[in-house]
Amino acid sequence: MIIIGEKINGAIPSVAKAIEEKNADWIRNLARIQSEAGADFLDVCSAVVGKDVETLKWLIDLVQEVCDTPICIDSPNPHSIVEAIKFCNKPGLINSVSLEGDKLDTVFPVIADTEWQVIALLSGKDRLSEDINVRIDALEQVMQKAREYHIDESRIHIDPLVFSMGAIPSSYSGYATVARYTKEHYPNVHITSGLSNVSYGLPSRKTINQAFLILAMQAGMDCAIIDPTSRDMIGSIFATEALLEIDEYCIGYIGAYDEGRFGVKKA
Ligand code: THG
Repeated sequence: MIIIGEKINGAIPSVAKAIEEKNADWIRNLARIQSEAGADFLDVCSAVVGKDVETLKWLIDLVQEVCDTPICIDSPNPHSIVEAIKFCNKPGLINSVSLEGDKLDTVFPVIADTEWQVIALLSGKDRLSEDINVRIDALEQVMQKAREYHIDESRIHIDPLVFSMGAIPSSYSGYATVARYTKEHYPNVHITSGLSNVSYGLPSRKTINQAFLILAMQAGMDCAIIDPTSRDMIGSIFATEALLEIDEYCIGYIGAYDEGRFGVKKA
């Protein structure tokens, strides 16, 4: 499983406060704890309208002061993303593109001849739709564009979209159908999701997010935007990989346990 650390996100109130107060130590600490927890990428989202690029630069510089973990640039603005690529010491991941506006044609040419990877959300041209056919149609259009720009399947992450199950009872089954279709037709594409939308408006959200994570892994999710310092979540990931025979003979599970990444904390 590829793990994207979610904690440096200006949509989280404590992070918004740190950005506002220019609390560099707060941000550096979030980078350090997530990188030490084994994150493969660190999501960096400013959520500051108007000062997106400037804030992304400040955040990315701080992350790169304390760790080598590649950056996942998270912005709804494709022009901010293209600017922020220049601040990164090494290729990372872009979060995200979609059929909306000029996102694909802004970002794909810039990353075409690089090692950058990219997450594509399966939204329609002007809105999110839970309709499976709309999502599969979006997938085909994204993959067509990827071929045009010679971006290899293995650099593409597909986010099948996770809807609140309080509002949309078929949230998981729709997700699973789209994820399975994607893996069947494009086996080298990654399936990448945030989990938290599924539990929106419901109590004990972590309980639902963890159940979703396990089911989504069976449907093909191989990359998750999570809190990597959550030991329960990490334990679920390694246990599920062993059960699904992604981790045969539990080599990864035992190794991660021995490293102290989950289970009872050793004294
Ligand atoms: N898909 C893609 N990108 C995404 C999302 C997605 N980016 C944003 C979001 N969804 C994923 N990121 C977060 C970041 C923080 C939280 C949830 C999703 C969050 N954090 C709490 C906190 O830090 O206070 C609680 C963390 C916890 O205890 O688990 O809620 O879907 N492509």
